[in-house]
Amino acid sequence: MSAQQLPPRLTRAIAFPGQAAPPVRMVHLGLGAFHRSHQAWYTHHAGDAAEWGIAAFTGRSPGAAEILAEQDGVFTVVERSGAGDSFEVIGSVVEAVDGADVQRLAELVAAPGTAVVTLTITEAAYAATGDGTPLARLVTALAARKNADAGPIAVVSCDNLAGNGTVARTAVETIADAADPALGEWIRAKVSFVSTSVDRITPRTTPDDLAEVSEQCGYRDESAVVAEPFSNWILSGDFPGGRPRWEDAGAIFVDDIEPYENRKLWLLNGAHSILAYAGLVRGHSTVAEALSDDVCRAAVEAFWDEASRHLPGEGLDIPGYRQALLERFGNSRIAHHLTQIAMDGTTKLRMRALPVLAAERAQGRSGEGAARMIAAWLAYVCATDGFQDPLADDIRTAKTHDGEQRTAALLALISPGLAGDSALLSLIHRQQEAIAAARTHA
Ligand code: CS2
Repeated sequence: MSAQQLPPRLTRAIAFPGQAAPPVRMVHLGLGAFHRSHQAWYTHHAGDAAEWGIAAFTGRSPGAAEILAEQDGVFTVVERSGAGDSFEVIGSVVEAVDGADVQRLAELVAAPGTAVVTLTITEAAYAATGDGTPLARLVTALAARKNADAGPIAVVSCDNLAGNGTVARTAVETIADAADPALGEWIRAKVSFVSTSVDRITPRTTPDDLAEVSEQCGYRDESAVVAEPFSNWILSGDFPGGRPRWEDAGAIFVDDIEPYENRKLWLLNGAHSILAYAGLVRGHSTVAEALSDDVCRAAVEAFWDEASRHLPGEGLDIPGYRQALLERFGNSRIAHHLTQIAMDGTTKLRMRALPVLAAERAQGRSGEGAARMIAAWLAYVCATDGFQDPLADDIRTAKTHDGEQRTAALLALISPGLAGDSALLSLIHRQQEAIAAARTHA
């Protein structure tokens, strides 16, 4: 195709002719594919969407802001089911900004009309320290809101952490207290921290996906995102400055979020981690491929049996949820790469494996299903140097040991208590050897 024949770039005027962009009333930190397929999608589908525009700041992908800004914030969600693709332009993002632009962040958070700040900053970012971290930037912006006397605001964590609102609160208050105790006080009085469980499988967009959008939609969209048809958002907490009517798009508001969080974090994310580490070691590249390997599938089911014992029997329909997960993971039209899930293992395993392991052992069982998730991670980091992790340097150091000593050093990075339990250490060591052996035969 020659340059003249290229379809036009997607813009707001093309997607929503004659419609004004909604005013900014939400700020998001962590503009990536998941924000676009999830919170932006829900906000676009709220009954009062015309009143709620999002200013989204980048995190790990700084280039994303410029690309989206060229399209006035609008982008396509490609909903990919087993049967085919459907396309929808989402208009809720009205400003896309480089995350390093703390001045703009402070201006927007200090504006009285801004009522909600959502976060997808990755699990690891809640423990990160230093000036340039997303939460340090948020604290700077909240200080501007305090100075402007712009009133209360809600901070809504959308990362896969248990009690993510509380984790966000503790981290934000700690940073604020250290900077200025009066700011800490103001945050305690005015900022509500909302906990949420978020769910929508969103693989990384590929050049082929972008080419498909151009062909099918008649415009070029460099910010298109691919997602499964399923989506879920459960929220718990107060919105003192108001919020979009996300319930119109299917979001659910509950008083007690813990059972929902655990169901999602253990059954979905836990299974993902098993498939990622065991699957990569066994030579697979996507979730669907790993699930079709009986060894990986059996490891997932064994972990699910353990986890299910610690989820309430009432109201959560665990058998139905498990069945739905098998179908979602089995959607081979979604190429969800295991390497994407494998990153930040030390942080993720604390959320996905440890609670189930502890609950099983407290009841006198070995917790071998949960232990195997950790063993698979060990086998993976020992088999490659290409892992990404906030503790990557410590992992490299731990890998200089051999045998059970190496296992102990790696386990200590997830939780010091793990390596101190000799029965557990030898169980995980043996499981890791079995997974690693399968690799040489795969
Ligand atoms: C995945 C999640 O990358 C990962 O660790 O387990 O991103 C998962 O795809 C989402 O939580 C699904 O909602």
